[in-house]
Amino acid sequence: MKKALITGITGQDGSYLTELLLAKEYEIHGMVRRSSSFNTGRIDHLCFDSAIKDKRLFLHYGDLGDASAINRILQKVKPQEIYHLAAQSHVRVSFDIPEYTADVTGVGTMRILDAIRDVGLDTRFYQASSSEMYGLVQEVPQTEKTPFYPRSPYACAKVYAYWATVNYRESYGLHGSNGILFNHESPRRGENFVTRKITIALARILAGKQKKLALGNLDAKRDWGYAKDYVEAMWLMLQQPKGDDYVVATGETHSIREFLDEAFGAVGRDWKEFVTQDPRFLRPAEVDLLIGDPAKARRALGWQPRVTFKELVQIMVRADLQAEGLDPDRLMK
Ligand code: NAP
Ligand code: F7E
Repeated sequence: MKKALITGITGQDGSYLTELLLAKEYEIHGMVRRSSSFNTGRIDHLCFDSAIKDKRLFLHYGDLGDASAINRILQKVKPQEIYHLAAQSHVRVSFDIPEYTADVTGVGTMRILDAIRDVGLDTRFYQASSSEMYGLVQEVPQTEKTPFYPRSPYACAKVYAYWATVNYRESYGLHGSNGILFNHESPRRGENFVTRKITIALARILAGKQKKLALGNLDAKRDWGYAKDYVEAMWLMLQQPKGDDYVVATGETHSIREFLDEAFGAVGRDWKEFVTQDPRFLRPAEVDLLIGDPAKARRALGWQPRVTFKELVQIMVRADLQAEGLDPDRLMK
């Protein structure tokens, strides 16, 4: 049985990756940070399954700011694969807490890489790199060779972590891979990212609990895929003979307006009646356009996205309607 360690196991991607690896018969160890309220909501269905928890799924307290705890976990678990997904992952928030973001999202990766070296682990390492690194894009579409131009403290921290991974690969022969993932969403997406904010608000509006939805820049364009598809690419990267860097994207881009069209259109509503613009949600520097070229991932990993943009919006709308106790089959066209 293969053993994997997942940092960020309680996040959107961590939860889907855990399901994927459990289905592949892995033993999974997850690093979880201490919180005053429960933060395991996305994996509770696995934690409450007695056939899984404490048999094939084990949780360990740790924090990316705490090198000694990270060292201890690696020493104890000795995983064959490490999926490093934990981060302060919100771009807008990173402008408010830049130093914390640099420490957790940037130096946190270095703490894990160096712990691998200290413990002398022969492990494979996945770094959750991001399309945000392309920022003010230097090329359209973006590939593995497109230069980075980060536009936020978050993106600067991810560029540091990207190069730290490349550096440990080149310096110490680490099997380390950067997945340069473009935006990926799901019903488990954090509630303050724009797609989920929209689908939750739509459901609440239909339930009569909310009247308006305040958003920021509606013109930005993103290459949005489905998180469940994207965690498969992470696993595939660590099954290759050598570490490498891969763009994971759909190759399509859509604006926030188009997402609103699809979401509200799915229930026959016009978003313009509900959406207001609020400068609080604007960023000091914006990333206007992202669109990835996933040709290398397709060629080398045999990976390709299954869920289309339209299907993704439908999946998210359906899930949030259900969460509000509404009947999607009656409401969706
Ligand atoms: P997410 O839902 O925000 O999850 C982040 C995870 O990191 C959570 O488990 C969180 O724990 C944990 N975490 C945060 N700070 C920590 C700390 N100081 N110590 C230990 N754990 C900490 O993010 P996601 O969407 O799943 O994304 C996974 C990774 O991919 C992140 O690194 C993100 O930056 C990157 N990424 C995401 C996308 C995307 O579109 N989703 C695209 C490219 C790259 P809590 O649950 O306790 O908060
Ligand atoms: O913003 C605009 C906002 O916060 C998308 C993270 O997973 O993907 C994510 O970062 C766009 C931006 O995601 C609101 O200005 C408008 O242009 O959903 P988002 P993000 O910043 O692209 C990358 C790949 C990551 O790596 C990150 O970890 O939507 N926008 N109005 C808004 N965004 C938010 N959050 N809230 C609004 O009200």
